[in-house]
Amino acid sequence: MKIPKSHPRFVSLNIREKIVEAYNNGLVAKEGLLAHGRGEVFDYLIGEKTTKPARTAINAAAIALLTAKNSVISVNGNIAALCPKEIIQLAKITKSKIEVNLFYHNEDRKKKIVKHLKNAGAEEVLGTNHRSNRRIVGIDSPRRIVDKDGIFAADVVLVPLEDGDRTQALKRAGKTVITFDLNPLSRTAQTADITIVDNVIRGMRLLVSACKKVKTKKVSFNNKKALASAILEIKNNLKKRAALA
Ligand code: PTJ
Repeated sequence: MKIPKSHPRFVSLNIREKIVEAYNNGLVAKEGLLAHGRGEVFDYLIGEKTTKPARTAINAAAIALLTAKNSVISVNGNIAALCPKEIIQLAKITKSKIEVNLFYHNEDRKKKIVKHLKNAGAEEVLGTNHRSNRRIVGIDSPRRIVDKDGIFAADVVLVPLEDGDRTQALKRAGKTVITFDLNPLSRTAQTADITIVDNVIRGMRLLVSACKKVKTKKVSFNNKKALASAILEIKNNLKKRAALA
């Protein structure tokens, strides 16, 4: 559906259309539509804008990616649908590898995502070469299978819209985990080293520009404090709304 520009919820409805279109094109899992709906709720609660704590986390993430020895951007259906260009720009600036890794395993969808990323300008996309398969211990979902030259060997992994089990397993494997998650209470948000509580639509763009601007190589970032600030933002936003009601 073409959303009229005058609609008060134009931006949000347009993003929804993008996800639906990508579902129709076989990129996004059916469950990805539900995950997006959950994200919409939290985006509404943070005011559909990038908060100050999210900007701090974005800056920390930029430094972690730029100083990594071997960083990887893990791609699932939703992020591929929403941010193909930003994934490629980020990979180029930070010299990160791109690996497709799905929760709802489906070889056909994986191939479509790889093609989609290549059409958007990606040179190499890992995740489809079975001879390179390695297993991350402690995960039962298909996400345990990773590429030996990608996530398996990485020191820093960006895992947008992730599930909690894999975040925990990646941490146990000694990796620095960066995530985007609009829900500051999720297990992923609580377990990652750097959680960016922002919509990937806004946050990925800002992460790319932060990587271009970063001057320092050192960062002092406390994820627990950042999450507490994100939750406070929601509380204050709700208070403001309640005062207007
Ligand atoms: O493509 P696949 O098979 O790998 O599946 C991907 C999904 C996202 C379906 C899968 O990983 C999943 O089920 O994720 P969850 O457990 O529902 O977690 C998704 C998290 O991302 C939730 O906490 C949402 O609030 C959050 N989220 C959803 N949309 C966005 C988001 N965070 C940032 N930006 C969004 N646009």
